[in-house]
Amino acid sequence: MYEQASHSLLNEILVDLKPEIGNMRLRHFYTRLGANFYAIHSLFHLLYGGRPDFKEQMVSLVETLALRYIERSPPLRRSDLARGKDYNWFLNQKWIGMALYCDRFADDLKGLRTKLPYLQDLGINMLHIMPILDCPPDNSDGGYAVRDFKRIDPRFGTTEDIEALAATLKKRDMLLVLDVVVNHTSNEHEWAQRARQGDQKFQDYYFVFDDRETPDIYEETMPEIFPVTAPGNFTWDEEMGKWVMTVFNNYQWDLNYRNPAVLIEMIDIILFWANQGADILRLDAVAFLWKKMGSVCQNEREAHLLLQLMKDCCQVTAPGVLFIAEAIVSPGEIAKYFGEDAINAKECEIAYNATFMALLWDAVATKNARLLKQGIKNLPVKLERATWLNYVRCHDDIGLGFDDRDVQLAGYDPVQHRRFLIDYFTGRFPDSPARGMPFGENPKTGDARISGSLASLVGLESALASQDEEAIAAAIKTILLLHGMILSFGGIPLLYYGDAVGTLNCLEYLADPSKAADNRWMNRSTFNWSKAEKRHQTGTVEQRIFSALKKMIALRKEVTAFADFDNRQLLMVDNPNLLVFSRCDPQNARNRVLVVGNFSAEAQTLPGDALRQHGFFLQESMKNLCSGERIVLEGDAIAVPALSCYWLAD
Ligand code: OTU
Repeated sequence: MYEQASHSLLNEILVDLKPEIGNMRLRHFYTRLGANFYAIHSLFHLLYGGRPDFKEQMVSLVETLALRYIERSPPLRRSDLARGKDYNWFLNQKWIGMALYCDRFADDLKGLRTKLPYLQDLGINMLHIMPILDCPPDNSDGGYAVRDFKRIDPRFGTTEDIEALAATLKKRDMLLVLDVVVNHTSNEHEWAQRARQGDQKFQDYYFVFDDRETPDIYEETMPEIFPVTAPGNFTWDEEMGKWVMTVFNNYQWDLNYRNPAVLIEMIDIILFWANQGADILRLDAVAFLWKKMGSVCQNEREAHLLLQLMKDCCQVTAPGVLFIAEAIVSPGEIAKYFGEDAINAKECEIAYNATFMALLWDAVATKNARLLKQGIKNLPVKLERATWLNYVRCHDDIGLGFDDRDVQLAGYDPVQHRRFLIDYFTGRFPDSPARGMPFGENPKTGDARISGSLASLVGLESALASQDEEAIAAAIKTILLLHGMILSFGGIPLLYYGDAVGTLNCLEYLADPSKAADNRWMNRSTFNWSKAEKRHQTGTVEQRIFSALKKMIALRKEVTAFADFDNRQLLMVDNPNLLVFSRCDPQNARNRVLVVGNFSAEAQTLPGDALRQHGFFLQESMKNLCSGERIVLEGDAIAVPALSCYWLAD
């Protein structure tokens, strides 16, 4: 949009640019800056317009964008242009992600290069390397307490190694995803150190208070994120003699985005990693970016404005780079991180589908799809050119973040039902095969979350211990069923590194005092390569999981109806044990797939009647893409075996 105030300011800024910027030929940069400047200026003005140094800050932002553009390598610039033409590239069904720890999966970044064949064997082509930046070793929060945003932890390698890895991945047609921890820094970050030494400039980067008065007001409305290991939201810093806001661990200082310098620093960091070759950046804890007294300090409007600014700025310098929103918040709030009222994503193109993840776990525990269906029905509509990251497990705990109204509509009492789920997954519930642990149990609110590996949570650990073949088979089926769901739902599936070979809980973390209190580490084990080798040995647990997953992944890539063009229809069939939805290729409506998941431990029937009502005319038989076999109708119904997933095509 052309708007006079913005564009006369833009002209002034351009005339005054430093010669090293002004003299460069930056045609594409200027086109994009012109296109986005109205938005950038308006948003920046909304947040910081009242400051006397507003114009200086604006100039500093534009210079940051220009300098990072100048530095952007020719291949990356070419990739930006190519993605601009093929702008729906990330909605394609060919992408399959995996999140892993560089050091736990391979020793370091160089080692990781040698492990790419394993990933490609499975069909992975999007690699999320968990945070690799310099952190204090004993206070790292698994890489989310960053001491230096531009320095890779030397144990993992160097920036040259990551550039080399990015180049290798590109050759293999694989995407690289890296984290940017936008909400906080380690208390050992240089900014925090300078703040501690009394430097006002850097105290203004954080929320720093002389006494408890303001912190106490904040505490009235702020929930606790880690109530067991880091209760409260403020920490007394002895050296500084002040209180500082620490929403997560007490060594993670929250950045104060009321200060534009903080935003500009963070945009610079985002662009720095874009320039190292990251295709996608995972923005950590985005819901927390703006703090407001009297509020829960999550999902504030300004947090969205900040993300819009980050996106608008990234589009100017590195438009091919996408953002993932890590906002593990209520179903109604998550979709807002794509941006509202738009076609293209205005904030993040991709968001963790934490709702679907939690709903899938509900179906595992209840062995039915009642809440799962209800929750999917009410899943907020997302933007057209945005997509979900669908996952079963990740490095964190599982939060039971579904909507209480949906829980009620599914026929449960929300408090009791959540209690049941915690009991089920922690093995306290009679006969539960799950072997998880409660995480962040808060006696004040009764809340709790769940830690544990996929395999242990679905009962593989207990089944192996009792050598119960039937239970082992059920656990394997559940693992495949859950993956069958995330592979077909619509969005990018994100696998977690041990899950394809059935990795169990790992209790090594208990021996490390810096980790022992945080049981999320039970699902962050060192990848066992000899266990992974067993995937080649017929009949092993590893082979049964790996080979079936590999097959499903390969299939997904072929099924154009699985691309994400808002082409999913939920079929509300009567049978409460079944989740049924159709996916349809928007280019060719006849090309469609019916996805059926049976969460019950018994075989179920899907009546043809229910499907005809939804316009599905059952043939005498349908092809189950997962197995290649034809499923013949029995009477007028499809029989769906216990704990299994069908992808049915005509
Ligand atoms: C994220 O987590 C990371 O994934 C965690 O590993 C970090 O500890 C945390 O940020 C702090 O950097 O902020 O928006 O239930 O789901 O902490 C969600 C806890 C987050 C996580 C939550 C999450």
